[in-house]
Amino acid sequence: MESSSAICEIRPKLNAGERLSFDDGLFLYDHADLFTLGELANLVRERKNGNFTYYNVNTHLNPTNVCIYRCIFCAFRADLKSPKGYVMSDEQILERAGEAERRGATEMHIVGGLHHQLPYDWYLNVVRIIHDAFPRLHLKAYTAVEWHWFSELTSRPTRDILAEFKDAGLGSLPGGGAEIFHPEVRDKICEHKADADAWIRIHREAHELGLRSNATMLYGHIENSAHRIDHLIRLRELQDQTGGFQTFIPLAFHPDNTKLDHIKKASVLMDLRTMAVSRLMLDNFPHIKAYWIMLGIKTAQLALSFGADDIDGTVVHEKIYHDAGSDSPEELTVAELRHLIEETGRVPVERDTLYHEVEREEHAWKSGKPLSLARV
Ligand code: V47
Ligand code: SF4
Repeated sequence: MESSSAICEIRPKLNAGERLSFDDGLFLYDHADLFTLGELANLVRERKNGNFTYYNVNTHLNPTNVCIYRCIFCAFRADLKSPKGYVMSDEQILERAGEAERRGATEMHIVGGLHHQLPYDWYLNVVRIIHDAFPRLHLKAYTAVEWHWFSELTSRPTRDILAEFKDAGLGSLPGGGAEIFHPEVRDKICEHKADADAWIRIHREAHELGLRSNATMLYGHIENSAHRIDHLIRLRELQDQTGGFQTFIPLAFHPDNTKLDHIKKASVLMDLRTMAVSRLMLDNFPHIKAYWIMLGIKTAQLALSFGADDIDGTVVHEKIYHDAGSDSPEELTVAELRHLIEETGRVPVERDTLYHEVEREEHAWKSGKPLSLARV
């Protein structure tokens, strides 16, 4: 598809705070030179978030990797009878949450597979037991694909299910499961799971219930730039209606151990281009995240000058990207996160999941001891 835009038309629009069109987005992806793209994205990034770069102290929990679906980009899932498959016990889950609390974490990021046999109550119980034992941990749990599955399991509307989980301690929704919305791609990479309309509807319902959420886009596989711009515009339209999204996270496809292992991982140039175009198209998203686990530390640092203002958190126990070949560490200490942000000339700010600034005892992260409880 040929674009009818040009940089001499796009720059004045951005200077005036005007919205970019589909054609503008396509031009930026396919023709703009990288440094101009970076300059423009940085302008918007600094207009929205100044020189700050946000991080949090978090941990990941994947309660099961057994999954009924077979998305062809996924190296994390396991078959029901596979030796790789696992289901965590309540004790293991609570041990992880206790470890997170002792490390001073403010957030648990919980996503997993859709197990062939586990009932709805098992997933609800994960949130309930953690929240009851550790009410200070914010639980950012389950993707729209999982909420859609819970609805299939129970024949209940997703809105009621979200409300029940909110009562049990759910704090917000992560952005996963979005992949690429366009059916030309979605039908090939994950045809059975929740479609684009379901993903959008579930996030709308969450926002209407007062739950904030994130959004993602999986790039660097079989999609093209028109599919990516279409994806970003669908997210922008929902955000216009609800204002419930906090952060957009572009996710680069990692091919190892997947059915698409013949595809080469996206280049650093593509990572930076995607970050910048996302920042420019999503004019109503407050934050863009350079997820260091997915990008690697060096590219994540560069991304802070290409539109990103958030770097995710300490993480710990990451499986989805490590199963698919990521060579990032699984954990960074707060001192390391702050250092990598400061090296880029930005000011690190610890945030909680809802972007409130977190205060710690002064320089607590330098001591190397576990962080004390946070004051938000
Ligand atoms: O939905 C799976 C992606 C997502 C691969 O909300 C892959 O703060 C690349 O959504 N290569 C889950 N990507 C992770 C996710 C996320 C991560 C960090 C922060 C937040 C947040 C959300 O991971 C899945 C899928 O799009 N994924 N396999 C792969 N081989
Ligand atoms: Fe299952 Fe999620 Fe992997 Fe798809 S991406 S196979 S739904 S775990």
